[in-house]
Amino acid sequence: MEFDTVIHGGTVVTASETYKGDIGISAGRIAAVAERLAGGARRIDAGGRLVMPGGIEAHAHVAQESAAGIMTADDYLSGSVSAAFGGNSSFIPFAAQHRGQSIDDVIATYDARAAQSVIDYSYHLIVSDPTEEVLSTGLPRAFERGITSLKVFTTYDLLNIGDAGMLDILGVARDHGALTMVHAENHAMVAWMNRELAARGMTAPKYHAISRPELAEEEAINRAITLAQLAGAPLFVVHVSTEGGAARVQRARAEGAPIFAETCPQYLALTRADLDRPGMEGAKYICSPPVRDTATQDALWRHIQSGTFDSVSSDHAPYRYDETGKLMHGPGAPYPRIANGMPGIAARLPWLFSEGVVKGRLRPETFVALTATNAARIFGVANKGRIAPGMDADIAIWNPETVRRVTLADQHDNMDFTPFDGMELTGVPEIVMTRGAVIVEHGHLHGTAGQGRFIPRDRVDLTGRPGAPVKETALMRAEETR
Ligand code: DUC
Ligand code: ZN
Ligand code: ZN
Repeated sequence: MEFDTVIHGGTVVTASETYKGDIGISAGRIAAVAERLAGGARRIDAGGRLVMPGGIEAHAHVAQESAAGIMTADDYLSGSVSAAFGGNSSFIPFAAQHRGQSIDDVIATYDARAAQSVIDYSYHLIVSDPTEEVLSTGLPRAFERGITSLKVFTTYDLLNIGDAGMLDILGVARDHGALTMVHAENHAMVAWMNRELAARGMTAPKYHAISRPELAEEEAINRAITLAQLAGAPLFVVHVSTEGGAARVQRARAEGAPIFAETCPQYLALTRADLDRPGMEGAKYICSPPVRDTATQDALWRHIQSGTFDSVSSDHAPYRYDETGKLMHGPGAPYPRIANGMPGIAARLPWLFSEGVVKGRLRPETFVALTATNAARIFGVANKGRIAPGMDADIAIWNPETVRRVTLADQHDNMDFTPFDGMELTGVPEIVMTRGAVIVEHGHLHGTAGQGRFIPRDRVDLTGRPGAPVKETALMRAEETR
């Protein structure tokens, strides 16, 4: 068989094993994996390198206006370029509905924005206005198009859909085989803390950390999981930042419920001390839920190691440290008026590889599972996230020994800071491919705008974790079918 490309001499790492082998690529797909492969119009020497599935970034905000109207600094070109330099071959940013907007309109808006992507992409919807039309027509049509996941919020004035709205959405998603994601923080608890802090004049960035207590996340994760169990629906809990929240996820999974979850590097790398940097510097570290403390970091690592989390995502939410982003409401804005979120799409994989694999906290196979394979399975990306014949040739070739310090320039995004600045990391994705095309090679971009394609995704597959109906809904259904 003749191949377009052969990657030879490398160590292939999948979610289940590590072995020496060659990979033959034809027409954008992996055509063969074998001990030794001859031929190839192009032969890439991967000696001393790890050959892994390209990352799938399943949580990023790109070309997205916040509910308050602040546009992210990255569009689909800079966002996808940054993702690629960070070892990703595809991503799934959010397509956000603003109140009053139809789902068709949301998707048309993001289709136009995503047309410049260098890597393959899909979207998770954000639903803030679950009207009858949205529930009965808009969402089913989106699911039909292969946009099979959506995120809801339990907090923020303009996003919080309340328990009733969440149950409605969970029910529709369940009926259509879609997956509901949740940002879980108790809205009233946060609002109350904001008022208590304001009354004391405590409005500097460092107070953001205590304005969103661990209890607020724990309560909302518990509630979201409970609502999902009543609705008989699967749920994906995003950006878990607390030990208590992770423990609630762990318990639900031990009970067999189809509950999935992620955490993010910032909750493992940063603490509330970062929010207390001099002047307004702390604004750079404002994200929600907030970064916590070193005890929480240790607990989150244990949960990663014991299988509570399916993935580690960046939650890339790029707001610059200037008047277009963080400081839109002035150089001394109180913390509730500072844009929520930090960049990290290029740093996610190098940070996790270095702190996880290199430091012995993670097996390389677990790294692959957490950064590509699990996201593909959970979010219905059929042809990506694995190295096997027939899969898209979405591959990242890593030098596991290169040591470098994180710089802003290395992020290749539109930001003016990186929260990971100066950290010393070991391991670099040297070559990144999307469907067999080399898009990044030794620090140079070869990918072009518009090269990425929309990924129509499958419905959620609950094989192996079907869950069980709660007593009362089981009785209701039994009565109904009698
Ligand atoms: N939630 C996110 O997922 N990202 C940025 C801000 C937020 O509240
Ligand atoms: Zn969120
Ligand atoms: Zn996010």
